[in-house]
Amino acid sequence: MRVGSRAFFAGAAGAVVAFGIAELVHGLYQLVPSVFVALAQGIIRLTPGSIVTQGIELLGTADIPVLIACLVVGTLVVAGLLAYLALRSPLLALAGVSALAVIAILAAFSEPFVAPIFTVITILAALSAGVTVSALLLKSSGLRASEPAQSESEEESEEQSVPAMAGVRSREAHSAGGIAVDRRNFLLLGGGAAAAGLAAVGAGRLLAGGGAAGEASSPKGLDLSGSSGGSTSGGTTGGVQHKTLPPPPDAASIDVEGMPPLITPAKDFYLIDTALSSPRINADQWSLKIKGSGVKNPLELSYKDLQSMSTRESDITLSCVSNEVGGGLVSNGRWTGVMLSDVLKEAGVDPGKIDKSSEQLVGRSADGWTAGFRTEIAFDGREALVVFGLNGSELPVKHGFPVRLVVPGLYGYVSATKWLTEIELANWDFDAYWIQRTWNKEGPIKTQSRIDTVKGKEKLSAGTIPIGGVAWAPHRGISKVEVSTDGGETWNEARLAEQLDVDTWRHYVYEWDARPGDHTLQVRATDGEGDTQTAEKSKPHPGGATGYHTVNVSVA
Ligand SMILES: Nc1nc2c(c(=O)[nH]1)N[C@H]1C(S)=C(S)[C@@H](COP(=O)(O)O)O[C@H]1N2
Ligand SMILES: [Mo]
Repeated sequence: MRVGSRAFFAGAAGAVVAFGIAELVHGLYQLVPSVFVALAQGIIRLTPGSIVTQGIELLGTADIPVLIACLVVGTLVVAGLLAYLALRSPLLALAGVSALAVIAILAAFSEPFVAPIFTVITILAALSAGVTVSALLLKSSGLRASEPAQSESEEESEEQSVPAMAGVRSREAHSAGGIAVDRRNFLLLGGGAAAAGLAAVGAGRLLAGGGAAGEASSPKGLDLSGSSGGSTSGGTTGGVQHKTLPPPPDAASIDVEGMPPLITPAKDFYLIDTALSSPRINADQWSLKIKGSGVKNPLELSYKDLQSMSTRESDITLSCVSNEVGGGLVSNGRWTGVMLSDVLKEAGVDPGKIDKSSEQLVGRSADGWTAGFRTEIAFDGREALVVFGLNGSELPVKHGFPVRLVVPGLYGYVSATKWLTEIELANWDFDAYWIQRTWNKEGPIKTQSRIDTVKGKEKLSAGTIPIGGVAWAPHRGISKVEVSTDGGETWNEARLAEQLDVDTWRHYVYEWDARPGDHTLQVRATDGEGDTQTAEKSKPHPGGATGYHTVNVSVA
């Protein structure tokens, strides 16, 4: 094994040990952030918006695993190079490690909910352990270069590869302090250290619930009986009501193989955010601040305060602006929450007095993410909600526990702040997270439709084939869906299920009498205002994809 690779391996093993310790502490004590997640998060934050945007367009939701992979490889390489550097200049290498410590601490402190002293101690201890392991490995292979006897010229000569390596090798052989071990033992020692580090990383991740184990804990059911008022469905004791919805009528669903359920189960609800690991918030410690221009009575509501206001259930379809035509980044939830307008009125906001200075409602999350939309939307009658429940249970952690916003008719990136901690009324000049990254300032959901019951390239047999799926234009509703089986030359009106709500998607089906041959299926929807979705194709960036969902099939 060459000297260079031994040193490199020693450094990388040390890095794994350091990460292992840091992740393990994070798993045991959440207020010490995962340095790893913090670093990745920091990279996302510091990357210019256009690149982040491109990353999302190019890689879709794979951008996060790709980022993590790059970070792992990058860190191992840096650690390996530092160990190699240590052979020549231990001082410089130490300076490098100190720089890593500073970067790690800065990254950790930009995470929400940090216990500062414990975090600094953890990072320093993890790095010291990593350095110690690397140094021991270097020493065990007789490579430690800190022998004072070494002359300048000798050190310089190492830079020319072949003869220099011979020089190092001779030192290796005659090493005084080193417990020179052979290649096999070196690999055993280093591999052992790396394996221990990896095990610690795994244990930490599991404890922190960042892995699959985190999803196993299902959200608790909602119980509003403890909150004042306590009545359901129309009771008005103390002016507080908790309105719930009856189960959706059967007529609102069309039961055909492949049709998505009318209300998306929480576990299948699409997931998009910039958080590498969801903020874990203790609902008892959480609060929501309402502040800013035109807020006469700035508030700080606790979870209990919020649930003791009048609550309601609403069926609302949420969609992501980066959904491709025919894509899956759209779901329909039954949300429980408080009308955003009620919360604003409680904070002394007068809907008649919204002016330039309070034109934009900005939601801010525990992890610093922001989204903003026109304040008037909160008062225009739609059921814009401060949400704490999904499908009758608490919000799942990944979907914003304990509280998020959901606004019918707006894409998530301008409205649906998860892990909500602050609502601020501001002027229109403030640009929220994705606006800074070149997406449109206003994000109304475009009318769209999708074929769900027939998949592309499917071999079908002639006869009656139901072509069905969902169409959505939240807050405008769907008035018509048409299906074409000849690539858009002729259109057939589909049968519509009952509209559950103007804010939700609508099931449709067209019973197609399929003849043998190749066919191009398409679907298009018309919203409640009579506008049909455009055939013109556009990418998701910057305002949402357009065009008709198209599926090619061959019938035998
Ligand atoms: N805090 C926070 N909230 C967020 C986001 C985010 O990155 N961070 N992403 C938004 C986007 S782009 C969408 S489409 C929706 C997705 O919500 P879901 O993951 O519950 O489906 O959340 C929105 N809320
Ligand atoms: Mo989104």
